[in-house]
Amino acid sequence: MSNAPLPGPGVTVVIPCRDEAASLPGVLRAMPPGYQVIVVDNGSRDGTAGVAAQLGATVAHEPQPGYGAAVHRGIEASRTPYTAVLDGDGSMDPGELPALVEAVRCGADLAVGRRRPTSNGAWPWHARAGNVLIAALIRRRLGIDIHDIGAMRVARTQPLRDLGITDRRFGYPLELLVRAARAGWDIRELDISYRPRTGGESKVSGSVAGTTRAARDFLRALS
Ligand SMILES: Nc1nc2c(ncn2[C@@H]2O[C@H](COP(=O)(O)OP(=O)(O)O)[C@@H](O)[C@H]2O)c(=O)[nH]1
Ligand SMILES: [Mg+2]
Repeated sequence: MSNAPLPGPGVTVVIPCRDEAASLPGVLRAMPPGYQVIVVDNGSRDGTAGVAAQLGATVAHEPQPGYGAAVHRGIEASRTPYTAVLDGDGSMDPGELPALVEAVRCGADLAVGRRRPTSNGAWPWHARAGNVLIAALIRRRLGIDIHDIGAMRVARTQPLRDLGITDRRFGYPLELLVRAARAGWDIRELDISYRPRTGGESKVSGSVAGTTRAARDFLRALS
């Protein structure tokens, strides 16, 4: 792969995916024009990588399982000045990314989405309650004014790499906030809509077990 800068708006969208063949086409179709896309697949058994490639996305394979491992791989592969991350399950709208990109272009170091559910089914109660608690903990510990863990986010690519995030599981978004806050980054939070996933199954907050596993990773990242 050449390292020459790519033409266009200068944004690469990293989409970590495990078994998202059903939702991915809608996500890719909603991408703003000119945005590059890297779908990072680890261990999907439903043909996610084939669907992504067929729809024109670059596909990266990450052998190490975990959300953080996939996101890290995608950020390493990005060749544009800005990198965004969002889920591949259809719960977030790529059409809302340009507002976050604009915030970073205008001076923020990190723009994160604050999820606003569009229906009751979008966010299971245990995940939502956990998120409220974690966000309160982040505000108190880090002194930053955020209300969500920043599952959809945009930053400049090289400074993002330079933060040196080590978590490869579900603590990744929190470790990013911890490191960004400690580095004195200007972090902006913008409202984004949060919908029920459009197909496939939740790997995290759809079950109490998944939420518990993620919460453990979260607390480790915050300690
Ligand atoms: N590459 C990769 N992606 C994952 C893994 N686990 C979850 N994801 C992706 O991370 C995103 C969020 O996961 P999801 O199952 O929607 O979690 P939920 O929103 O809490 O139910 C989705 O795009 C998943 O496909 C994993 O182990 N590897
Ligand atoms: Mg989801």
